[in-house]
Amino acid sequence: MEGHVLALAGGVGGARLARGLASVLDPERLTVAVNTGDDFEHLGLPVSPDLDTVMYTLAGRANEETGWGVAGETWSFMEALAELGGETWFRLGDKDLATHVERRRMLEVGQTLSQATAALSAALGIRHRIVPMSDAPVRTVVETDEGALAFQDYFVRRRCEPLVSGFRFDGIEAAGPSPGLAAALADKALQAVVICPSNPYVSVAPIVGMADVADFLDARNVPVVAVSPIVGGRAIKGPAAKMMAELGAETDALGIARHYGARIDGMVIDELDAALAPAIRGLGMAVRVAQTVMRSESDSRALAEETLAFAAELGADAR
Ligand code: FO1
Repeated sequence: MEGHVLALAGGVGGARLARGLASVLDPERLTVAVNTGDDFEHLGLPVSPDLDTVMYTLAGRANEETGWGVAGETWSFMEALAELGGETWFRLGDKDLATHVERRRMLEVGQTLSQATAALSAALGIRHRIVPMSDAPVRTVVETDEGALAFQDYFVRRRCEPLVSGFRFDGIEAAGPSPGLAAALADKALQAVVICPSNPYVSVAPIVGMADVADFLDARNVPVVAVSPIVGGRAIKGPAAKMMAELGAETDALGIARHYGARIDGMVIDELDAALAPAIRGLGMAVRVAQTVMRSESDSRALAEETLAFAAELGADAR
């Protein structure tokens, strides 16, 4: 594989595979396009959780326990805010706070989210390209038995308890791909799209739901490979399996394969789910069985190599 690889990523799982891809691909060969549907304005600050998780992970500074924020974080700001009766349901660590304050400064002087992300990534010593899916606002709204909830209200404040019936991505019709994502899609040297093991309903859907990206996938001439975020019937992190159950989908890799359908050429599933391979192949897509749970840098690297080899095989077949 000598061409360019586009990775579509959301939170933790996406960030870990992005880290693996960054460890095997030179900076000019990888673009990581990140979900911004979880973004929101909080305490007057622009918070971009998935962009920050990917940035911190590629910078080797991510808090691996929580799956968000910075390792070795301190909480003086939160403690002081609590004393003043401020909102502390969404926890902003002191180091993480600096990211939001600096991002806000750049956006306030008219820089785009892409420009702010490039500056923050560079400051963190990241050489690979991390781009927001769009520079226009897209906001995921979760439709539940308690009404429509903004994503962070559902995910953090309500701890994913409400029953999910659907999703809305406010602003998606007007949102075009960011310059970095558009460039990757138009790159003649593009030779694979990797959908990282992120929640397909809320982390991947906003990215592939943008018209230009959906059109690209429908007319694609490069292999698109998705790594299942569900292993052994459970999401490694987050509410994907619970959402699938509430939406009536099978809560396993086959359910994920059905969800992506014709938009992907191949799926990487975990060894635990090898028995599902024939049924997934029956949907008309190729399957690669590998270790998809990433507990270390070497796990991330190995899965990245496996996924790229799989995409190369599919690319060769397609020619
Ligand atoms: N998730 C939580 O469950 N509780 C929090 O207090 C929390 C704070 C937080 C702050 C910054 C940030 O970038 C992410 C944060 N998250 C928190 C995770 C966030 O809700 C998720 O990372 C994504 O939105 C889902 O992938």
